[in-house]
Amino acid sequence: LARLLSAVERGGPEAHEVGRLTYPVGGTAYTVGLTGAPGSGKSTLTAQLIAHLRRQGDEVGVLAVDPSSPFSGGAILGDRVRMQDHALDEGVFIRSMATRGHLGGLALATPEAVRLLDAVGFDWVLIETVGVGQVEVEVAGAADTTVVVVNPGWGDAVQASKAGLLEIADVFVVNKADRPGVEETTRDLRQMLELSDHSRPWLPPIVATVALGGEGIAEAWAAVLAHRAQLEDNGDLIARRESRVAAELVRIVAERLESRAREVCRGEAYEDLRRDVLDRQLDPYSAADEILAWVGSQ
Ligand SMILES: Nc1nc2c(ncn2[C@@H]2O[C@H](COP(=O)(O)OP(=O)(O)O)[C@@H](O)[C@H]2O)c(=O)[nH]1
Ligand SMILES: [Mg+2]
Repeated sequence: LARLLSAVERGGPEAHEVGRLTYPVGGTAYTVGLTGAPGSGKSTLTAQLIAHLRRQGDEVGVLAVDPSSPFSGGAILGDRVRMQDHALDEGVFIRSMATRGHLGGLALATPEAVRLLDAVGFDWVLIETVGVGQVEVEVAGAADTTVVVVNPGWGDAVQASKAGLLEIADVFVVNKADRPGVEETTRDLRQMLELSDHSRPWLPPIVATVALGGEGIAEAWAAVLAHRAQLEDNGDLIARRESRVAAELVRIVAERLESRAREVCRGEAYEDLRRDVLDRQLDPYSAADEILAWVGSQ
């Protein structure tokens, strides 16, 4: 499994072969994304959720997608230390996804890695991501249920909102509830949710946890299960998964066309064209016409 995941990370023909084999046999695992600012307690919470699920006898795969890891070795080490309780458990598989300096690549590699864990039979796939930046938020939102982790304290809810996390949240966890400000943060979140979108079929519940001490874990998981039940009952789970795959297909086609175009013109003409667009010498649509013409001419 570790080797196959490495192949998926590398991309290319081997990854495509893995994808070809896993795609038809998947679809049974339920994916839960955990996102939020660095240090909010996502890894600690993930470790607690693993323990919770293992007590029920469920098997769980975990992907830790943390683009900040290459810059702070401590983050990776921290995750390992916290999650090592489960290192010898056959019912748990934990993997840190590498970005190889190409953040956009994560958007393609992550769903493929999820399908691999799904295909080998995990009941649950947990995906820990850092919710900062557009691609990260996109990756974080690509789960059946997305849990947004915030901390008590002035402005944390506002930060989450600015980062675009309000839109993708199905469940809010106010972690570090051993600190003051839980009520204020909960109230801020509720207010922002009420202001944001009245057409939501699901109002995200807000659960307080102390991940470090294991408090509120059962409640947080119950909120995930409630969201899942709602998605399954109204048909939204199928709709969500379909629109995710449709978006993935578009991304794959775009990525392939782009890399094909770069191949055909060996990078230079492509860069010139890009420069022209950046300098406002050429509009993006005309540039795209030229690029697609290169691909078509081969
Ligand atoms: N006080 C307190 N600290 C916590 C809690 N949960 C996690 N932490 C600490 O917060 C720090 C960051 O946690 P971590 O799980 O690595 O956060 P991540 O970056 O979001 O994955 C660590 O030092 C944890 O021990 C909590 O509920 N209360
Ligand atoms: Mg972490």
